[in-house]
Amino acid sequence: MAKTVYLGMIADIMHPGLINIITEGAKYGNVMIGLFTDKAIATHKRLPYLNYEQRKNVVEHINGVSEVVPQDDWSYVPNLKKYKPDYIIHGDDWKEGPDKYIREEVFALMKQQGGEVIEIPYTQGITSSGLAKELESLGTTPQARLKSLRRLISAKPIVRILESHCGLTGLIVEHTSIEVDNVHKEFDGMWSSSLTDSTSKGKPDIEAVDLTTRLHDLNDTLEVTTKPIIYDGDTGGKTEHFAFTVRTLERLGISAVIIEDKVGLKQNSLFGTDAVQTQDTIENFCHKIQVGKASQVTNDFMIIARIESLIAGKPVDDALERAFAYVEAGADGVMIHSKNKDGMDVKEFCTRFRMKDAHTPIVVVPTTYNQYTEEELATWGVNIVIYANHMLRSAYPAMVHCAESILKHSRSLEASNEYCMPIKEILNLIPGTKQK
Ligand code: SPV
Ligand code: MG
Repeated sequence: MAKTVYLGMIADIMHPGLINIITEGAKYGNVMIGLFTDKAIATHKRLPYLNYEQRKNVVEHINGVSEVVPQDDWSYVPNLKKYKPDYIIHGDDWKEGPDKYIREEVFALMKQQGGEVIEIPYTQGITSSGLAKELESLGTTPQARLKSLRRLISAKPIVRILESHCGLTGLIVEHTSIEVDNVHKEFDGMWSSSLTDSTSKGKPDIEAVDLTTRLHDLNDTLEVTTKPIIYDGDTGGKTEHFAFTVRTLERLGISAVIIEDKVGLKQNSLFGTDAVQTQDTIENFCHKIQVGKASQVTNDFMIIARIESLIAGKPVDDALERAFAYVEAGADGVMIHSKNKDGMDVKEFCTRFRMKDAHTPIVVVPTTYNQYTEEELATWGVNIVIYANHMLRSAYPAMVHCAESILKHSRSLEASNEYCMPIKEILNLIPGTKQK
């Protein structure tokens, strides 16, 4: 009987190195490709450009491939146990770096199952990650960016979003990453916040900065990033106007708009009941959602209904009644907001919402109840966490300290040493600053 050779791959970008490994594998038997799913990839890397079905379609047509099966975990162990291949083949590049432990567990399991690990020299000069970097420099399209939020929601336990209000903060969200316990961590996308968009213009967060102005500035972020963007649509304005807003956002490749069920002069939610917070009727707000949903062109754009009951001092019951009505009206997700510090009202909302609705995405903005980790919020049933204002809130005090230091010392020496990045760093921060 023919032997089975297992080969795990993402296969977003095909290149000669991968063809080489398939050809080598085929010398030992029938090559079974363990094709990584979005879920397997999402906790370790950026989602691939192509979705699973598209990648499968490419891989199953490659000479030497006998079968394609999904690999739903970053670790090979579950699939090796399931398919018990005679061989597993892998490039020898996993001997070093974060995937070392993956290699160790593969060796141990294959030995136990009586199989063999074949390592072949990785094709020099070509790696998928190298090509992915090239691809990144090509950017994205509005369509691909728009779709990516829904993909992330279904692939990740929780989607991590950070506020951005300019091109520079966009670059921070796009590129900041760290390794923790062999796991690569980065932000999944950006929040275009009405609070920080207004504040960075020196204006109050009362819908005084209009859509056209906000989108003009958001274009700076769109130009230098590829990750999905969630737009803070405030109240959505007049229902008739909201229909146009949806189309405009969709055309730009924004993935979702969140609108809140308030009426009258909008006040920032974090004032809570210190400001007059008037909620819309359920009926009116449902109508606004329906009009928005009817005006979108793709199936991918999301309209998320933000419930302000807890901000307005009403009970969780009121928030739940509204949430179910908004979902019924077509909302693609709900955002529950609160300014309580213990987060218990949000937790109760999420838990009770999930008892009746297992799937509709829940969004939270834990600005005041920031003691909970993403892992904890995920256990409540939360799908998206938004860090809604942290880029601006961290930059402002740093700038004020710098300004005060210049005043105090009548020169910039102390400020430069204490509060400023070196000139060399700022010059090299943005590629292309120096002409070659
Ligand atoms: C924003 O960031 O503008 C928000 C969230 O709407 S909050 O400021 O908490 O209301
Ligand atoms: Mg806002």
